[in-house]
Amino acid sequence: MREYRGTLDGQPLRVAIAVSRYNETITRGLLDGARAALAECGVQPDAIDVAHVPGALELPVVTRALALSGRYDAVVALGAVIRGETDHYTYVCAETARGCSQVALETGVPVGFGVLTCETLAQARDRASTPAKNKGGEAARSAVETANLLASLRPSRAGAGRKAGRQPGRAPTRPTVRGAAPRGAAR
Ligand code: INI
Repeated sequence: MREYRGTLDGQPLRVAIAVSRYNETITRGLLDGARAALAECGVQPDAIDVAHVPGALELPVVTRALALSGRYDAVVALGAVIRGETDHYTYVCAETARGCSQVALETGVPVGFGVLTCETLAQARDRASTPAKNKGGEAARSAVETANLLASLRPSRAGAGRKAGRQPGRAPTRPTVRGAAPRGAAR
């Protein structure tokens, strides 16, 4: 059995962040959290680009453009949807989440989902300003981990192993791709 895990090594990665201006006092905190998390993962400052969108509903289309550009290993989507008086909240939440998931599935580029869906502004503040709970940071770390996991699962890995004379089904002695090594492999 092989077991794969993505590491949090962001050193070789390029990451795009799409961030919503709606509820900007909150999304600024998410952006700070995402940037701090990417820096902790070792992503180089000049390997991080930021695209500003009007509201959460614009995140999927812009996230898709970033993913399809071929310039990024991962994208992070940041926004804050806070329940108002109308049903609008429900549609914005559902479509944003569905759209961002669809982008990841369609493009194969992981999308870290850092869109808050809260009942109150106080809840949103808590999740955007407290470092330990910052959803922007959580989304950024998830994007790095998933990008590395996907890199370790690429078919070229199996081909490279076979070319090197490795028996199919046996773990390589050294990881050939950045990111996760099969459990038990030498590092
Ligand atoms: N956009 C948000 O990012 N958060 C919200 O809470 C929100 N609410 O409540 O309406 C919101 N609406 C705007 C929406 O995302 C689009 O920008 C707009 O509908 C134009 O397409």
